[in-house]
Amino acid sequence: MTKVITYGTFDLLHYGHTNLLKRAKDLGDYLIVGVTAEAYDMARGKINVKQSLSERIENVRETGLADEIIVEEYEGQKIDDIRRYGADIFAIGSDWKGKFDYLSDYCKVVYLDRTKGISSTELRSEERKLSVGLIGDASWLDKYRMQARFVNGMEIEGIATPDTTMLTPELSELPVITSDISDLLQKVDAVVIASDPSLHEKQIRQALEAGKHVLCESPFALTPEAGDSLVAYAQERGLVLQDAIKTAYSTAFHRLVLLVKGGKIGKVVSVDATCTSLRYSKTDDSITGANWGGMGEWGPIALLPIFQILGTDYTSSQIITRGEKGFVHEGEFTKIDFVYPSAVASMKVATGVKSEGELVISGTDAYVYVPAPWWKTDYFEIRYENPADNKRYFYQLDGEGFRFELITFAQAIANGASNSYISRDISRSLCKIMGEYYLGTNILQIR
Ligand code: C2G
Repeated sequence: MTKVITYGTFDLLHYGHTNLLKRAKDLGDYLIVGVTAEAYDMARGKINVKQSLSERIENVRETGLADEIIVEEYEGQKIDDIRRYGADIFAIGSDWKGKFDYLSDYCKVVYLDRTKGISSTELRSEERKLSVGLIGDASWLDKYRMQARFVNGMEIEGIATPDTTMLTPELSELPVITSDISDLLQKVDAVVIASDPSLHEKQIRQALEAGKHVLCESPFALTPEAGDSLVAYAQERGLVLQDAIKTAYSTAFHRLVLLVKGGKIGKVVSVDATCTSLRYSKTDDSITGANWGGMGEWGPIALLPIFQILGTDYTSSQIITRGEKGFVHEGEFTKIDFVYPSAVASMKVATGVKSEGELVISGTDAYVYVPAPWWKTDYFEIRYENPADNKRYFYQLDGEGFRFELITFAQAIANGASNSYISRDISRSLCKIMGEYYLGTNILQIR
């Protein structure tokens, strides 16, 4: 019996794919089809895949051409599969010509002519374009602009920022540049907001009132009630309102949370997260606006692992802050301690003090260590008493999380349903803690 193996994403299955499968099948008696897993597609830069793995598997199954369907999850798996399944022939479309010659050490490699005039990319790009406007601080927003290029159908139309003379060269080439948000709102379908947290509520409301979808750096507002009211308003109007914390959209961070919640390190006893920068150093007086302080810049990121792992039902919290908000020259620094019924947590953030930017989650069996900068997580370790038991995890992260955040936003708009990676209760608690800090209702100030 001749076994043939082939691989693909098979997104929005079309006759180019079925043609390929048919001819691959004709090369032998038994056809194995490897369908790529989401994480593997992300890692190899295919980030606009429309259908889920299970939908794509189902489509391949329905062709009736595959005798066996497997999932392709990692680089180098093809060699393992060829050996494991005893494949005699590896077949793939001619767009890959030469790329898989190395497999000829293991089996025969056949490149089949690609069907002309059809591709998943074309099918995807027939969708409507999504025109997006940027609101807030140009230096943050430039990261979104950069990553938006990788999101199918998304076009950055313009920016509304207080000082239009402080733009990067790329931002200054956008069609719309204004300091008036309403100018921008007229020209776009959706907005990304990255501004001082005290401005979020007003800016979100203005965008929603204009009928625009919103992706906003957390928190939405400075009280949970104000956040709720924005969410309810967005729902009423059928608009997407999504929290933006890039770390929440990183595959590695997501896996880390799942492993910890699944009991991998035993019972969690402590979560400790630190994020600091000296971006606005003592000598840098050129930066006038756009200084949100340590809490504005880092607060929601540092709170994320605490709330995602321990939940939001803490019994007490204490915010201790040094220096005045935004006055980084004095060594502006904030520490928050949380007490839970059977665990504790702490976070430290600063823009004028430097510390090790690591995340440590302590458990009764082991601990998780995420090295600095943990908020751009692509790697973490589970460490045991005996170092020989330690486990290392790596997941490719492209675009620091911003890219996947934008993809999720675009998908939520297209599907008319929110699929934020940040749950409602966490979003509310972020409003609560950030509000307590900004409104000064529950802080201990040290000099
Ligand atoms: N194909 C084709 N004609 C088209 C489009 C696709 O023959 N018009 C073939 C491709 O060459 C490939 C298969 O259909 O052999 C699946 O295509 P994709 O879903 O685009 O998957 P691809 O990214 O090529 O994945 O590591 C290799 C990958 O697993 C192959």
